[in-house]
Amino acid sequence: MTSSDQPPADDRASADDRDRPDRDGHWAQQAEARLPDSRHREEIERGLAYGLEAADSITDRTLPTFARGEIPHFAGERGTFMKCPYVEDVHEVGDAEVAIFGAPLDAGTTYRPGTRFGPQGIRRATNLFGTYNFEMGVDLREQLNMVDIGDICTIPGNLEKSFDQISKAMSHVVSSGVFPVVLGGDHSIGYPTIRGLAPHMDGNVGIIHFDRHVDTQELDLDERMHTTPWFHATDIKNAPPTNLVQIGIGGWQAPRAGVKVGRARGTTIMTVSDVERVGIEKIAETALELAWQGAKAVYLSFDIDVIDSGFVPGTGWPEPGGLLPREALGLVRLISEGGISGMEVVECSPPYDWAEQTSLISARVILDSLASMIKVGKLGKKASTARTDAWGPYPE
Ligand SMILES: [Mn+2]
Repeated sequence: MTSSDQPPADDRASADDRDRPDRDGHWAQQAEARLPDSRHREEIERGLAYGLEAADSITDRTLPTFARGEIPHFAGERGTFMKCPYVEDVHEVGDAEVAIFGAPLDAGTTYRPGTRFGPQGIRRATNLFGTYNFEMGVDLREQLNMVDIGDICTIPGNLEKSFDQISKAMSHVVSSGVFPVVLGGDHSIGYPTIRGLAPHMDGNVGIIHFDRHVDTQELDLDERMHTTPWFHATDIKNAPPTNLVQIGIGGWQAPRAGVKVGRARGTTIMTVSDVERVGIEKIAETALELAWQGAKAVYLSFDIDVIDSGFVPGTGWPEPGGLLPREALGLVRLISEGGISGMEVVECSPPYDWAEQTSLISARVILDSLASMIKVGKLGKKASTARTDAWGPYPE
């Protein structure tokens, strides 16, 4: 630090400018020029080194793909999911078996916003839970090499740039051989997550989608909003619409434009009354059969609003009459036992949440899914070879 870098002394009392109307303003304007910014520049460089350079569409090249510094202010809180280890340098993610990361975005919402705070709400809710689950006989700390790699640096005013960042982040995690768990974010992220994942699968990808809403129209309010992800995702060559299975659809918020697309493309829809009529075992079995037909991988996209809005007040498009939490969790467990290649939980909006109920259930969906896969031996096999604070099995 040179002497000119020293914080400015308060020299406002000089006789000359005592009478100036902008005395304080003038002093402060000059004072800023004398403040150093070297730590900030270091922070930016560290962000680019550890959080990857941004997607090509981002003009400001000081922004990373994964948020690693002060901005964006709605992202990057360091409290991790279940207090599992945090990975600052995302190049090291390949040492883990499962990576949790946030996609804090609500630019795609068409009613209530607030899902940009979803990742921090869900992470905070996990402070309540221990790593052991009684009914499933699973202990995540002992059995799963899981890490939290923080949040994607999204661009609040620009969906397409945010999508590019999300796809790049997803692609990085999946190509590192790691199971991705994405904390949304509104449901517009369903398109860029699949766009990032699908190219790394060696065949077709099936999608099992829990929601009260079809989300299959091409555009909404002239943009690719949270009502549109599956139109665009099923345009991806190896994510055919015939492998899209939607569970829980219904109510008064199903746009006819989306229903037309689903009918034309041959998607499968199962309603809440279907679940009630045939039971969760049969629904899960059918969903797995259809999603896996000719596919090499299945992705789980869980919109928390599929659960009756009385249980999930903190969401973007609350719709009464959805699944009960125990039905939803039961379905998630059965579907996860079939083996999935990644998952996202979306539409949790903490500003509208009461007593953290929506964040709690969002966290449970993830935990029950991971534990189910451990229980049947589909996760819990990869040991960390690099960390001293790792969770999960020890290296052989
Ligand atoms: Mn929905």
